[in-house]
Amino acid sequence: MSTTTITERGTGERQEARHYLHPEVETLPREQLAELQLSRLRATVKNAYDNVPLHRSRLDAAGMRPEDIRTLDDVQRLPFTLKTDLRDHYPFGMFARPVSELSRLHASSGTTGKPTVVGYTQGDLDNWADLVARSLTSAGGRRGDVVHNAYGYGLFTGGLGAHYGAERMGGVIVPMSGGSTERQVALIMDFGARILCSTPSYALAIAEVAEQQGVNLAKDSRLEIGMFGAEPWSDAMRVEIEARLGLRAVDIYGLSEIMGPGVACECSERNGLHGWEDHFLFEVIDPDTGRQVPEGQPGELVITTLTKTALPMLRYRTRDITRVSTTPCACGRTHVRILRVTGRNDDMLIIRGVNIYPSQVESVLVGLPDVAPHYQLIVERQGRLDHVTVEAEVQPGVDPAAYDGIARRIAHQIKTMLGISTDVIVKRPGEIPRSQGKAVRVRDLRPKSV
Ligand code: DLL
Repeated sequence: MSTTTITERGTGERQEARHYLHPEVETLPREQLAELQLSRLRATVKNAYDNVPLHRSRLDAAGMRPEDIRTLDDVQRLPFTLKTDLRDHYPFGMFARPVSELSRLHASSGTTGKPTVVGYTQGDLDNWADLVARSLTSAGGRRGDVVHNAYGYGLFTGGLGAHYGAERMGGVIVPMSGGSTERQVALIMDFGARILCSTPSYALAIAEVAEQQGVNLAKDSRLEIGMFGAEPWSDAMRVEIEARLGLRAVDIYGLSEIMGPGVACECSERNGLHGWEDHFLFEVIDPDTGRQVPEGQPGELVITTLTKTALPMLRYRTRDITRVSTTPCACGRTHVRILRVTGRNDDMLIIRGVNIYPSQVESVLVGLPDVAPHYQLIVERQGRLDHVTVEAEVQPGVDPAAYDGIARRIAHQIKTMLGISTDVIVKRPGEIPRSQGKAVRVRDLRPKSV
């Protein structure tokens, strides 16, 4: 397939070309990738300017017209888009096409106020399925694989996103959704799933229920690959999940505002998630100044869509903290590597001046003897300072007389590794709530600022 064919894919209307399995686009030399990005960026800005009043007024205020995009660096002249923009223009105010021309809507659960709604044309859905198929393939998936999909179906993008991607790959999809964990275990065994798609926390819940039922998934199932994402998870958690499920755990990243799962995914090398640059333009910025940081430095991931028709996004501030690298990957793919997302800006806790993410506490807890990989952090205000209590759980069979000693050991380890003092409460097996989707890691009891 030639580069010309790739360029002609334009801004995402129904495409005949299927190149998720074509190495050309994934291994395109970076200069050619940049050319492709530039032509698509121009088309995206034009789509946004012509069809979305908010983008038009912001670009006008910045004195910018779509034709002012001459190089990829010009993206930095575009205004940012925030999650609140979607809320403020609820439900369809940011769409670049009338609802009657769309094929699907998804929405966030909207724990505070209005949910955010996202829309897709048939062409957008086709691109999405291609990218999830590409992600699965790069992680080792292949035609004929039984794909057990335990991401939640419904308004959440995880279930349907993985579903159509697995079908596009030529996989045999088992559309389980979350919940009925005993049944999940039975069907993973009976249908011979090779790939498990779920959040990492739910994968662990599945492993736990299997163990309680006396089923050894690591030894007796045909699972080989786990496609885990939708929430931050540590390398320690990866080791734990791999041991208990007997598979290779791969990190997949995405967000509804940009598409859903499949924006980026680890290949079998697992040294960063390839961000699919033929469809997205990635930047990392300093969240305080809004300026790009040098490659390799941590900062907030900002994404501009390059092929979305219904909901073009200009410089969307994800709040996710990460680093990127464009050095070549051993797999031969040229697309940027996004290092694992350690947490969201919003989830960062500042404990007596020390910044920490829940996933850092997770790395300390998981793997400690007698400690189970289930935890919650309770954040309270004590005087003018924030205080964290770690609720951790013991492994089954641990003598309650040992709980105090375990709590002291955890507190000491957190102090040594992360430099913060915490209270630790040790709970009995099963006392920390299990998730079926995204785990709740933080219970924030601080008074809400007005
Ligand atoms: O979680 C989409 C998804 C589904 C991704 C299934 C992967 C697998 P949202 O519900 O909009 O979409 O949540 C997006 O979840 O901004 C991150 O904060 C977090 N997130 C997603 N994937 C990862 C990951 C889906 N692999 C938000 N590592 C994002 C860390 C992740 N955080």
